[in-house]
Amino acid sequence: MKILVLRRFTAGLALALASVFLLTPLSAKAAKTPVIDVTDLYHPCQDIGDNFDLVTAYALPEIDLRAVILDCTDEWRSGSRLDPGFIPVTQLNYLFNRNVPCATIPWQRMKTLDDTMLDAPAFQQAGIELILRVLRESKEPVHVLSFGSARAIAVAFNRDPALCREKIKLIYLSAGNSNYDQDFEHNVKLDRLAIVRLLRSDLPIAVYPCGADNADSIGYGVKLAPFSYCPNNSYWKMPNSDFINQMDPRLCRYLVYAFQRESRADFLRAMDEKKTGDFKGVHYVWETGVWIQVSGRRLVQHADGTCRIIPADRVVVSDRVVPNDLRPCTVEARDDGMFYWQPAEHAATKKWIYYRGDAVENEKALQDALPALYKGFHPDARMEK
Ligand SMILES: [Ca+2]
Repeated sequence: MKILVLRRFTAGLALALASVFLLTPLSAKAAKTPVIDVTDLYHPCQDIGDNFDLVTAYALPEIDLRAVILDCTDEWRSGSRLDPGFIPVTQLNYLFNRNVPCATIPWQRMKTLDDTMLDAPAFQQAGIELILRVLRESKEPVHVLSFGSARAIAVAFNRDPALCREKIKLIYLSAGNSNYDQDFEHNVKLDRLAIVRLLRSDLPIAVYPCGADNADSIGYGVKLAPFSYCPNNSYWKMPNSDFINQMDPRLCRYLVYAFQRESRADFLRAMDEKKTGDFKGVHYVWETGVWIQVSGRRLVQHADGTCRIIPADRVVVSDRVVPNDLRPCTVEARDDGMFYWQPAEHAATKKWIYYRGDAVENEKALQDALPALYKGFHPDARMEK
């Protein structure tokens, strides 16, 4: 009996020790950053950058993508005959062998700062409910990324402020211009009240202005702040995206479908076919700084001059880290959605401003580093024919 007990104990100990060794890498893997991605992704595409950007959410190994919230505004849906991007999300779920939930949000703008939008159609409630469910079910606080209007997050906050305060780690708000009040930026115009609601709240927010503090550069033939450069805005330009043809053929196929605005009904079977495309047009990007930050990576220039986006623990002494920081600030939001930030002495304000230093250097580094990052992305597993 004693021997049996001892044997059981020994076996148990061996199992426990084996578990320690087995579980170490598994638990290291489990320490991914939980993320809700709110994106104004449409199908067919409205801004191809949104289809392009969502690949990062699925492919970065540091990210635990808990939900994709399809931010949709009716003037775009009806005016340009677009729908919320259920198809591209489903294609990425298929390619990455995942089932990340997605849902859309109310398509009309908020009517008041404290609007809970419970009068919107039930179908359009699902995105708000999904945010709240992910927050409720998460053991740890969640990072919430906003690449379109801020409506989804503002309405979720209006419905359950205590839950948002407890479970939102940080909101990455990609919107507005950096203290430039000559023009309203696109994401602000999508829902001005939502921006005001969030920026006047006590939620932790990192502001990534899309537009610069000037409008010196030309995009789409017009001089606009969101196509201009300063140390605090996130915009950069890829002269052409031909590297997509060198990406994993499955991801290349997904991007060909999006760039060419394909409309075939068998949109998953389409992902099984090899196809390259012409990506030589200029590509505008505002999202990369956010992803580098939320994944804990660094943008570096190696000793040989090449630039890469790499995990922080792989930075070596000879690497030069290109700034991609968050600095404490205070933010004041005007009633019309225009906002102004000022540097703060300490982080107690719960608001941060993106800082990239020399914007030209930042752009040059990203023009080398982002293609390299994307060429390294591979769907983990998928059904083969
Ligand atoms: Ca967007």
